[in-house]
Amino acid sequence: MPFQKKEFPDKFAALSKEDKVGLLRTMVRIRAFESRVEELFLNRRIPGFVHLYIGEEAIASGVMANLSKNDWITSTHRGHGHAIAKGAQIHRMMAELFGKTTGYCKGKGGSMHIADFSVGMLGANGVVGGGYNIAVGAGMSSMIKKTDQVAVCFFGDGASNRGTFHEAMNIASVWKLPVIFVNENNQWASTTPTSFATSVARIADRAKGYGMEGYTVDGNNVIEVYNAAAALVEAARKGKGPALLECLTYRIKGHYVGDPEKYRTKEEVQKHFTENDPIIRYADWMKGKGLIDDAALATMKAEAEKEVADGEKFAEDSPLPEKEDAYNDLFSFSPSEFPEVVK
Ligand SMILES: Cc1ncc(C[n+]2csc(CCOP(=O)(O)OP(=O)(O)O)c2C)c(N)n1
Repeated sequence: MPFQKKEFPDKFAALSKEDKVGLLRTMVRIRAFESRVEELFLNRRIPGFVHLYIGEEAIASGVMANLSKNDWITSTHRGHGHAIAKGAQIHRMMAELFGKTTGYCKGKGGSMHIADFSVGMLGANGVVGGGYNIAVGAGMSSMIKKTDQVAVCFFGDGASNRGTFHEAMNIASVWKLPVIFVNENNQWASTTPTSFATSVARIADRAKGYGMEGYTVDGNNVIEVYNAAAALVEAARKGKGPALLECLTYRIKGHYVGDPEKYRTKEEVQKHFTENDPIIRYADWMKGKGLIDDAALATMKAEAEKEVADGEKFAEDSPLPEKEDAYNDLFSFSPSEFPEVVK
């Protein structure tokens, strides 16, 4: 689907070589994590459900490179990439997926509840469209406390049809909150193609209805994502209010690991995989500019795989929760204080 391109200032050009390499490293680390998680899940080593971010790495990497630890993000059910790019620790994420006490939720949450407040990652979310109002709340706190913190809310194309999207967009605009709504339009919402259930061809167009700027970028081009996010985050930080950024991408893997994918053809998937892999595209671009070579890329991949393998070992070696702990940490108060609530 063609879209009107806006040329954002080329802030990427001013990045150091190290930072340019850093964008690639983040994508490679996410891919390494996700690829191993897929294998582990298929080998029944991980309980529950996992939704992979493979093929969408440029969005998390390009957006997060514009944020500091003090900024916030809210994530989705497909949240591993967001967490890694925001600075969450891979070994604690892996432990959470394994259901171990050393995980981010002491093993009781799993993939869709990973959060790390210490780096501003306010949480993945099993509820589609559950992140909007949390991001708006974070933006409100920035406004009330007069800090320059920005909140970024990631959400899918399917999630843009939730009522919470419209409520959040409206109030963020009315109060000029520093919230960037980043849509990851991967063309599928579970088994439903975007066009089947979405009233507009471009989700960015929905911004108009709320008096907000809305833009569409190629979400598999990390440079485009970086430059768009740089402009919108900077504007929000200066008090210019929220914006909507639609990043066009494609969900390479099934909706969840194990999805039989009867709703689309193998050819459709293969085409995106071979022609539009964000890591290959950026790595090739960097090679062309002499910023990286094959040996450095191989080393980067090996380091990422080692980090993931170490995380897996940490998870394996960690204990499972005790059954006595089942009711602990479920509420912000201790259940023993209110026995009538938790019988
Ligand atoms: C409120 C709610 N409704 C339905 C679901 C079931 N569900 C989980 S993921 C999903 C599709 C979400 O699609 P999209 O927002 O496009 O994100 P994607 O999976 O493509 O990343 C649905 C319907 C849910 N988890 N929460």
